[in-house]
Amino acid sequence: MAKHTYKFCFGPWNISEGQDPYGPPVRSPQSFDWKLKQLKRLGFDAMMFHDDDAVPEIDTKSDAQVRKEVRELRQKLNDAGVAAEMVAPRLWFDPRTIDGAFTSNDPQCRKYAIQRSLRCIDVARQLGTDLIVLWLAREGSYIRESKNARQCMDYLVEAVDAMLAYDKKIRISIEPKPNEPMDQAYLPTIGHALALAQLTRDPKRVGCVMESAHAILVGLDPADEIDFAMSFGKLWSLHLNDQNGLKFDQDKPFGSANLRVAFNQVRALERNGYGRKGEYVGFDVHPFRTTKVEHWLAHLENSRRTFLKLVQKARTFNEKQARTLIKNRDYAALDQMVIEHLLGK
Ligand code: XLS
Ligand code: MG
Repeated sequence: MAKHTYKFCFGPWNISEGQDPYGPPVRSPQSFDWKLKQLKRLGFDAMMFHDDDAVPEIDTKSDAQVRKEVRELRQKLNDAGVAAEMVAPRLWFDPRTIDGAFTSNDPQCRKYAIQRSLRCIDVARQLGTDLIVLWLAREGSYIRESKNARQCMDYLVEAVDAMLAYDKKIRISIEPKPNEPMDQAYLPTIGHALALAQLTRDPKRVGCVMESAHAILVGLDPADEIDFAMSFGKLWSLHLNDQNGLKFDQDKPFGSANLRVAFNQVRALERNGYGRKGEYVGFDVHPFRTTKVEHWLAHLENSRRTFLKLVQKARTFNEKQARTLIKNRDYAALDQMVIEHLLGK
């Protein structure tokens, strides 16, 4: 099969200002137009959006106003030759999502979360994408007894069903993460996301996004998560990055913490033909807080560069030799072969 080339994307939030729970921003925010220009200059193909990246303060605006702003944004993207990869409802900022969005104990708050998600679908369709990403940030608990997890599964299914019924074309990609901001999230892994998909009214339109850091945070190998999702044909988007063990969500540049884990993710993508149906490789990476303004885009540029170098590593890996070693159960030699391949000459 001919080798294919990958298409890349990131979101405006990936050019972030350096705030963390312990300190304020350390770089002044840049305009959306500047970010779009940089995306183009770095050779990326698409942008990811939250609904309020597309329409700031979307909750305060009328449908007509939202439509007008999205029309203008679409024009900007068209002029730049940049696609919108996906739109995700930001269900974790508004006071109504304090105790969860779809799984809030308050019915009015749950209603808000669904309405907001339906509006997000309108934004996505108008931007020319059928892909909705759901990072279920606050669907979980801090205090286990405060919520009924069984009931919450029904709420999640109800919300996804409402979205599927609202638009017959959209696909929903669930982005699992085990914790942060919650102590325990309800959909921590790709397996949970795909199992929930089976409970919805149209399982074939519910898939997932794999984020490397999130898989590592739950103690799994992101490459296995890729293979698992792709054996269901349901990996519709990717948030590649890196994470040094069980700490806060680090969103490091791809390959920064563990090159071998990154290599195995690329290998998994290659063997499954990721991207052949138009899927994008997204980098959900953040600059280190220490980053100077003049180095502000390095994490994006570097992640793509590392990815492409690892594609070459995957394509030049001596599969025949590896098969022989596997046949002989000489995994020590296989281990060393991988190390030396990654080290290069
Ligand atoms: C946070 C998530 C977030 C999503 C988009 O941990 O990775 O950035 O990708 O809502
Ligand atoms: Mg992400």
